[in-house]
Amino acid sequence: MSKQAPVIVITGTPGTGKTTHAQLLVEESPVPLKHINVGDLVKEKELYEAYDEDWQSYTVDEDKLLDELEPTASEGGIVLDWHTSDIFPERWVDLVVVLRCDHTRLWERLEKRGYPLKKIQENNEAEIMEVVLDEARSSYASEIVVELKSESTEDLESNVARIVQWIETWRKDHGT
Ligand code: DAT
Repeated sequence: MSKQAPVIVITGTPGTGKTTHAQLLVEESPVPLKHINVGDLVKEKELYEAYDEDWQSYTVDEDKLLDELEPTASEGGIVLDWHTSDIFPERWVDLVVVLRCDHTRLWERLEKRGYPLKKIQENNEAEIMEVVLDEARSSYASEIVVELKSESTEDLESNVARIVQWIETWRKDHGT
């Protein structure tokens, strides 16, 4: 059976606004979409190999994660919210949104979140170096990768409106 709704990846450095965007998108989407916060799923279903105390993060078991996601991904109608995108097979994915944020603003968001200094520094540097964007660009066709600024509420609203527009086009192209 062909997909009734697309698979959208929302990626970006932690703190750029993935979850905020995914939540609003689910509310405003013209087709039913389910928000999957991949980090939460990893914890919930124990899809990790180890926990790194130093970095306060999990080493994900990628095979287990892909097995867990495969049935929902082939059905479509999901928003995958994660800070990395290269693990998802190209055949799953219809659109990759990469959120970007000015690094001083990002620093403040991560400080508010209570991240340890080392983790704030690492993420801040990754944002400056465009690590997540490079990864998305090298993993997917350039036509499906969109870089969007996420610094204000206006950005959030216009980004979501743009994705909703994209979904409308996807529907027409797929006759759903
Ligand atoms: P992520 O899921 O990428 O880690 P988040 O959605 O949890 O990020 O957002 C982190 C914080 O930043 C949260 O307090 C909401 C705020 N934020 C994110 N995007 C924003 C935007 N475009 N405008 C204003 N605040 C934003």
